[in-house]
Amino acid sequence: MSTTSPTLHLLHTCPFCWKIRSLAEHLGIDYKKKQINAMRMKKELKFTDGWNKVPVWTENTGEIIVDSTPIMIHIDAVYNNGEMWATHDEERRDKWMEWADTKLSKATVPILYGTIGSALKTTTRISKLEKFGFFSKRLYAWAGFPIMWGIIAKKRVKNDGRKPKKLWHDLLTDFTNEFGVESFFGGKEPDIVDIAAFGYMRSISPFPQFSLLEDHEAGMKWYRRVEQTLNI
Ligand SMILES: N[C@@H](CCC(=O)N[C@@H](CS)C(=O)NCC(=O)O)C(=O)O
Repeated sequence: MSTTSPTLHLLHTCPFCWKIRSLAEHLGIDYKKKQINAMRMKKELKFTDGWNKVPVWTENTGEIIVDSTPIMIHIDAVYNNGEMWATHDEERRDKWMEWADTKLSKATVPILYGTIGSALKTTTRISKLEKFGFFSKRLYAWAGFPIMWGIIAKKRVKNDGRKPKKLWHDLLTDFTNEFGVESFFGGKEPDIVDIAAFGYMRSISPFPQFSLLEDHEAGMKWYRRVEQTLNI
């Protein structure tokens, strides 16, 4: 890999980071992945001047871009002449990009942590995938899952009223209905909305709960079509 490639600071299990990874892989960009330690985020992301969240994209010029959707727009502009963000219907694009960033992003926590069984599976998997120190790994495995399950996920599942699987299936139905007979939201080729939605769904793929999404036929067919466009 060239020393001048851009760098993505990420957490392996962060849904927002999967949006960026998916776009970079779709465009075939040569970039460096820097997995950070989840227990030392503030320290490792000090260079972001208080943003302290992942993903962070650093250009080979030293320019730092934060926040996943602005990062995607930036990458498309710099490496792809803005072709994936360009559209004849900006209102539709903006509406569905926001839909992905609000609805799909919020659906990731319930499916991963919505029941005590799934929360335990997720936490065990995360402690294997993420970079932790020896003690923080154990601390996370024991303390992380009751916090996620007890506070965040339970509240979200209750507020929504649907089981996490049903929520995902409804969202995939809404999304795939929007483009009907076309292969992608973007038409014959995926656009940024496809890649953003795909990235959120892909963030579930390292976990056993992904099987709950696999029986949504139209959603899975679309997912596999996008996956085939990646250079991995
Ligand atoms: N709007 C941001 C959200 C990023 C975000 O919340 N990332 C999480 C990891 S999944 C994070 O870094 N959280 C640390 C914090 O909020 O302190 C984006 O789309 O990039």
